Amino acid sequence: MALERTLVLIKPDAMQRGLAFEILQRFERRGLKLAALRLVHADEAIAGEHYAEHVGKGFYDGLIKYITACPIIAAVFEGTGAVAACRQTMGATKPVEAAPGTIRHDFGLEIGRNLVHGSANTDDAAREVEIWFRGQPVLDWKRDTDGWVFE
Ligand code: DAT
Ligand code: MG
Repeated sequence: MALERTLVLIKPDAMQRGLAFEILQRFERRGLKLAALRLVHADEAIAGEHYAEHVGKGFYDGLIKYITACPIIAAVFEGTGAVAACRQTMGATKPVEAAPGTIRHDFGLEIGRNLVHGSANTDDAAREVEIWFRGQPVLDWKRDTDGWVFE
């Protein structure tokens, strides 16, 4: 399986509710390797770039207000099939449709307070890592346990 990188955001509701590290831990515990981590208070420019695909939709203004409300954590996780694995661990966009055991199910109720972002595909992942880690290092490091997680 291909080694991939994906962009994760710990959204403002998770930050405010003290769930940031509990959520990060779910990705870490799964075996995904942290390649970059950053605390950032997004402005409208970076939020708009990140959510460009949703411009013009009814929920767009609320989405930008939400994601820029307070500092959030941006992370890059690496692993085999990391993009789909992160999405699976997050659960469906609507928390009430997310499977039990997923982050959005276990901590959320509403679509506009769904705690976490994960890139939808590898093209989006590359685009989003560039947005959130522009000019900042994304590390390529050998973890001693890699061979026990990746075949
Ligand atoms: P995801 O975050 O699962 O990739 P998305 O890319 O379709 O979902 O939408 C980005 C975010 O926008 C999503 O996490 C919550 C919000 N959103 C999407 N659809 C919405 C809707 N119909 N009403 C309110 N918020 C919505
Ligand atoms: Mg999306």
